[in-house]
Formats: sequence, C-alpha cells, structure tokens
Amino acid sequence: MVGGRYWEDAPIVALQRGSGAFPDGFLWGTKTSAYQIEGSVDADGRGPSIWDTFSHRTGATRNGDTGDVACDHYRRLDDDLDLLARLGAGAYCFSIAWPRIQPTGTGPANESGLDFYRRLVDGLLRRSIVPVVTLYHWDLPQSLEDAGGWVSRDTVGRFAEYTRIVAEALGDTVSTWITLNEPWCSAWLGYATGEHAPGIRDHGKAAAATHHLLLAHGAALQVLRATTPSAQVGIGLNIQPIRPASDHDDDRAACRRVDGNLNRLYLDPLFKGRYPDDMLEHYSGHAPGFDVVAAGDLETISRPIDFLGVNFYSPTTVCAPTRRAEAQAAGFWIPEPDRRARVGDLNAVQVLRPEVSRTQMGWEIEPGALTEIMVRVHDEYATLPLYVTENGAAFDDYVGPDGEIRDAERIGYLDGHLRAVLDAVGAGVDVRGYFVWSVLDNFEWAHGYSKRFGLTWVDFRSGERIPKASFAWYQRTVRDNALEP
Ligand code: GCO
Repeated sequence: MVGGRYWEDAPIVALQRGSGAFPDGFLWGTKTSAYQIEGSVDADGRGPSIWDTFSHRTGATRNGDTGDVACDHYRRLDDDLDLLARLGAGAYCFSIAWPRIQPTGTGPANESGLDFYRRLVDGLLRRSIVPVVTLYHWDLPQSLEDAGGWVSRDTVGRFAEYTRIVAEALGDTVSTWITLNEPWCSAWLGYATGEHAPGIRDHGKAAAATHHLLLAHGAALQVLRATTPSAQVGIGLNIQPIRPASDHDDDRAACRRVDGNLNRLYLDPLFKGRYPDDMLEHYSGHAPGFDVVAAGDLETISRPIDFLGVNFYSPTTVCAPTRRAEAQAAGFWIPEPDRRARVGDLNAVQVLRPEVSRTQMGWEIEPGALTEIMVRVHDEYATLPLYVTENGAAFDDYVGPDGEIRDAERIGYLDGHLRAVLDAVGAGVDVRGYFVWSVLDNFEWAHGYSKRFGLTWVDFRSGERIPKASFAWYQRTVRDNALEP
C-alpha cells in the first residue's frame, strides 16, 4: 500500500480488524512502577518516600503489607530483564523512584540511585526493548511531604529539578517519557479519601494537589523539551466512561460531577487550558482548592504533548444518593460501602450491573468502554497519538499441582480489550501501542499482595517467578502482531 497507513483505508480496516491484526509498528509493552516491585528500600542511599511511611502505618494496607521487599526487583534486575526479553514485547515502561535520585527530594543527585536506572535502561537496550520512563508513580520523597507535599507549590519546582537530573542522566538513551502516572490517584486517593499515601482527608488539599501535579507535569515537560528536544513526552491518565444509572436529572447530575472530577479535571486543563467551571464551583468552598492557580499556570499545563497515555480498567455507573432505591429497583447492586472512593464528596453513589462480570478488584469488565473513552478523547479533546499505557486485571490465580497457572480469565480480559483497541483504530483513533499492567504480580498499594495483576506469578516468599498462561498468550500476540481468531 502506497502512502498513508494501511489501516486508514476503510475496507482494509474491516478486514484487518476481522483478522485481529494490529497496525505495523504497533508498540507492545508491559508496565510496572518502582515502589510496587523494587524492594531494597534502604539500598544505595535511597531516602524514604510517602509510601514507605504510609504502608508502615497500622491499618493502612491490607495485612500490613509494605513494599520493603516487593518483587525484590532491585536485586533481581538481570533475571527480570531476561524475563522481559523472553516475553518479546518491544517496550517496557517502568518508573523512577525519586527518593533514589534525591533522597530528601532536593539537592544533588545520588549517583548510585541513578546507576540502577542506567543499568536498567542499558539492559533493556541490549535486549532491543524500548525503555519508556515514568518520572512519577506516586513515591514522593517523605521530606517533601513534610514540607506540604503536593499541596505546596514548592513541590513543583522540586519536581522540575528532579526531572532535570534524570533527563541529563538518561536523556541520550531514553526517548519516551511519561511525566506523571495518574495524577488523579495522587491527588484524590492521597489527599481526599486517604486510601493512598500520604493518607490525608481534605478535599481542598486534594484540589490544590491536582493543580500542583498538573503544573509539575507542565514544568517537567519544559525541562524535557530543553534537555532532550527529540524526546516524546506524555502523561498517563486514568480516564474512563462514567454513566448515569438512569435518565433522571439527579442521576445525570451525579454522573456529570464524577466525570468532572475524574476525567474533565485533567483533560480540560491539559487540552483546553482551563478547569471545568462546574468543578471550580464545586470545590470553591474548600480551601485552598483552586485558589492556588496563578496567572500563567494554565499555559504551562496546556503546552502540547506528544501523546496521551490512557490507563484503563473499567467503566463506572453512578446514581444520586437520593435515588438508591430506584437504582436498586432497576436491578443495580450497590456495593457497601461504596467501593470507588472517588465518588465520596461528589454526592454520587457507585452502582454495579449484576449481569456484568467483574475482576477480583470488583471492577466491571466492559472492553467497549475502552474504545468509548479513546474515541471521546479524539472527538472532544485532541487527535494526538494515544497509547494504552495500562490495562490488565487481577483474578484469583493459583499455582496448580502441576506448577501451571492457567489464568484464562486474564487472557479473556486482555483479548477483549485489545479488540477494543482495534475498534478504536477502526474508528480513526491514532492508537500507537498497548502496555499490559503488569508483567509481574506486585504490591497493589492499599491491597498489599492480595491482588495479582501479573502475566508472571511471583512467589513473594521466595521471589520465584512463574510465567502464567497469559504470558505465553501475550508472547504469541506480540510475535504475530495480531490476536488469535
Ligand atoms: C493504578 C496504577 C497501578 C496499579 C494498577 C492496578 O492504576 O492504580 O497505575 O500502579 O497497580 O492500576 O490497580
């Protein structure tokens, strides 16, 4: 085919989709984050992060689990690199632990911390795997939290400084960067519901944290543009369709509030250079809230990025609190207590559809919702390239007597969502790649080690890795650049 991409041609798209084939050059990957896998929290000068402090607090995590050891990836780096090579996916996204680079979040670089990531990047490149670096996946140096954390504007400057150190060290070997992973989680789970580190419950602080995180993204983008001009830079957002339980005005209003908090509060400033009016109003009574926004900030936040990372797991349906009975009468289940903490102060209640299967996290499985959210970004915000930077599922995996882990549900989940990606491509969305969360079972934040998302089983006691059936399935998928019929 001459000119353009072959999948732009409608009849061929239909054929290609039918065959489950992906566009040429589609980037296949897996993703992890530092605190969830590395362990060795005191090694080589690493300072404490908010997750060290939080996970050691009584009752903060399931079973009192912490990331002290996690997958012991810091010490098993070479074996894990070999595992990635065996998987055959062309890319690997990992995050850098800020407290390894600047143990107190400020000051000169800790060279032995940087060395670990230099070894990681070199090891990937030697195995022909493209490194994709997340600068921030939630492990803020504790000293910065003590000085106000993301509620303080000073943290923005610190993040820019940290970005410069990392970019100068890795800029000639890394060409794809994600500034922040899921700033919604950092802000709202960290500062509003307290379910994540630093465990604060204050909506005004969460709103201020939202702004400072986005500003830190903008500041880091500027640093990367200056330090490593040819780099591709994006941000990873956990966006998803939010739906009302009925057409009733109150349910629709609840839906709009949740959509505002989860989706528009991030997409609007990034792509339209402004916060949504309804959200500014919603948080106007909460200090400091969005009063922290200063002149010029939104220009910094909305500077063009090269791609958007979409982290997707599930859609959410909500009703108004006054309409619980009607929702139940219509056949919805209402999880008690409300499972998605996000609906907390938004005057909305999450409801579940009993006929829809759920993962072990209780998240509804609906692959079409991934297509829907990507098409929405394309139609309402920007036509820039998208990567699915996280998608995957926790299920009740176990090692059978023969040593095999037959995680057919995970294969079904991934297959369904990859077909949803093809549907988005068919609808004209420029989807460039897909990253499975995750290559290893790991520390699932407040859920500790109770939720396994990996293509590889990790025996957390011995550190042994056992590839699951989904590992072999993903191997074949990336090798063929196509799904099995
Ligand atoms: C997130 C994070 C990951 C999680 C994964 C499964 O989305 O919460 O980016 O760190 O482990 O999403 O919940």
